[in-house]
Amino acid sequence: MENNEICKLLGIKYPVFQGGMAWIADAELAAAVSNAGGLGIIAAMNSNGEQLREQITKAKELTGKPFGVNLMLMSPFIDEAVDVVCKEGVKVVTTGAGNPAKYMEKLLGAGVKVICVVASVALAVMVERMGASAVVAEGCESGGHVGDTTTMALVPQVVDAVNIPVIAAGGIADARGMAAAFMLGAKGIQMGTRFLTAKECNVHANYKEKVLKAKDRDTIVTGKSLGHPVRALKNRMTREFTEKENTPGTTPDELEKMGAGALRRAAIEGDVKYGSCMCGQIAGLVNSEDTCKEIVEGICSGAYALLGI
Ligand code: TUI
Repeated sequence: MENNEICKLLGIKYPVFQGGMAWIADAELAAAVSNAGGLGIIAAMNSNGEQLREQITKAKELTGKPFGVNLMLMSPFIDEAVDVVCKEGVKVVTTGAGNPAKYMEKLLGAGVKVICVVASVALAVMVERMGASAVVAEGCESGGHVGDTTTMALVPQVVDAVNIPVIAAGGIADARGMAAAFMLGAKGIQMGTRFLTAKECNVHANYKEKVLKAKDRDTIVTGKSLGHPVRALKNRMTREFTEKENTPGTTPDELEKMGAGALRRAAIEGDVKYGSCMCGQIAGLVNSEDTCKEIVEGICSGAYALLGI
């Protein structure tokens, strides 16, 4: 893997990214993944500028290896977050849930490598033109904010459309998934759900337990009518939300109110009945709590054996 484009681009040992999960991907999780040889990524979504700076400082203390920050473009703190990553000398950011055009010049000017999470070929082509170093092609098997094309269909189409390396995400949690992604032309993978149950992941124990118990059909996408569909584990919240969403006359405002703060309720407070447990469809394969080192090394060694590299 010394010749892997993503490893060379970022100075990492294994081409494995940990998804920048809002309210979950903190400095401790990111540093553990980076120390394991992958790319740990801090979520900026839930932090104002000062809180993000603290997380970046903590990650620098916990690892000497490269780590990244995920800029969730719908975040109310997005402008502050861009300023902080530029000032703190963060080497790489991923962007998601929107078009990063407005921020590209500033990030690139500060020497930050920008890797955009895309759910379509059109956005992949656009961000390549804007100077992105790579793209993460994320299929709708993923947890959280999703597009509508599957990983199997999206990855090869993005690979054929751009000249920058492609990292596959969505529905990948083991060596078979990584090997399959490479067969589709990806040069790396990003996983969220698999890292949710990592020993170093600080998500609430109730959330972890729900992911560990989940089976193949236990997630659902809600919020399509609002224009930001979200995949999460089925619970009372998703049931009531779906009922409301399907009731004629429900206003977007009512739905937004129901969704507000739901991820925090689940991830921090442990309310897995009335919070949003964002999670990917691959949860049924995630049955054990492992260290980030076990996850990254186990998946890579298995995938390389399958691929004969
Ligand atoms: O961003 C994600 N996943 C996320 S963000 C998130 S935080 C959240 N909290 C509460 C409610 C909703 C979200 C949880 N999960 N993944 C990256 C991703 N980006 N997936 C899909 C997209 C995407 C979709 C449409 C990117 C761009 C896009 O349109 C761009 C355009 O052209 O406007």
